[in-house]
Amino acid sequence: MERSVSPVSAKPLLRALGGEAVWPPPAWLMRQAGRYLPEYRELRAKAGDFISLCTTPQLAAEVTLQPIRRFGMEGAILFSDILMVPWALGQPLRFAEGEGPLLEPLRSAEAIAALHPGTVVERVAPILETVARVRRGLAAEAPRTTLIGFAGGCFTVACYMLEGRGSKEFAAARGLAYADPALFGRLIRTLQDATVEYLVAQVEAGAEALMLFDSWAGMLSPGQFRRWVIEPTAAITRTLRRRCPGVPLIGFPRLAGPLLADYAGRAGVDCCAIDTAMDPRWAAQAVPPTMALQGNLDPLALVAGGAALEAEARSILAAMRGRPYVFNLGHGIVPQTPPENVTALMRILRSA
Ligand code: 1CP
Repeated sequence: MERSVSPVSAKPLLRALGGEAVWPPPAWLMRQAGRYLPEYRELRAKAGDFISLCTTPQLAAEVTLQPIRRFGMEGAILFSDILMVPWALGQPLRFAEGEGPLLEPLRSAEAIAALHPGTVVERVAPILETVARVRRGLAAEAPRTTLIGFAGGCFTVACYMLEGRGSKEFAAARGLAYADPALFGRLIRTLQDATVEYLVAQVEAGAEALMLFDSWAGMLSPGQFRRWVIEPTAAITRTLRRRCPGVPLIGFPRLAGPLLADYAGRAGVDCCAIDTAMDPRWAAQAVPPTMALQGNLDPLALVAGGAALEAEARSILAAMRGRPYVFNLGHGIVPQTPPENVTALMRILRSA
């Protein structure tokens, strides 16, 4: 009997996340929509502030599709931000020009208890509408491209909620985790529940794969990493498997180093994203050969372009050949990236 292959299962990114060694590998780039693209800067100027851009479905969908139109990546990541979950929980948020996000930091048990997990899905309605629009846009314009929904990892989001802004140390969060683990745990559990509801809603709206960005995971001691990164991620993946069976999840425990092996074994993700500092050959040994890896080109090699870019990309490809793998950067694209270098990278990948 002839087996029919549905168009969805034929998408290269979904096949790789499902454990197939697809070659040349599917690719997308973290922060692929953004300031390095003139069409983004133009639209961003029209939208006014960043939160308005994230909550205006027509504009956010357009921005999500811009890099796909220009470069044809196999993955399109929803244009939003990990801090939209604290915003949806009722914590005041703004994005100051040139400063990044500013939240009113949580300073007490009362402030943590006053967060509103029950209304998260209601508040993110415009973002869910963006998801639906992008999915329709991809069906019309780029049927081989997979729509990736996302959220921040609980630990990383808690860092911003307690500190109120970006930081090198995130001392408020890491300090509270030691000084009052019960209270820190309540915040993590609130985030866990809100994140599950948010991700399930993204899948219901049309997201085909999900990613959890735990950008600050690498700041933790091994014991704290297990407790505040692996355990909450495992709780989220257990619930997602039940509520969204078959939807693959990419985990990004940035700067995990050798703790990646533990994370791969216990967090329940389908794919581990690796950062620039990780040796891809080590990661390929540390993670089971059936589990997908994603990463990890240095965003600055993409800025440099030319022979340096080609050499870096080829050495990562050599380490990943023969296993399920998704090409990506090791961290977000930077604003000074020449768009033509992204074009050159896509050409290198397609000839891999
Ligand atoms: O003015 C602008 O254009 C704002 C810049 C910007 C953009 C384009 C911010 C502010 N967020 C985003 C979009 C974004 N953020 C996406 C979507 C699109 C894509 O990948 O194409 C995603 C997935 C994120 C995730 C995100 N936001 C992370 C995790 C990944 C990472 O880079 O580590 C983190 C830590 C944030 C917080 C954040 N939002 C924005 C900034 C400048 C920051 C970093 C703040 C800091 O710690 O200093």
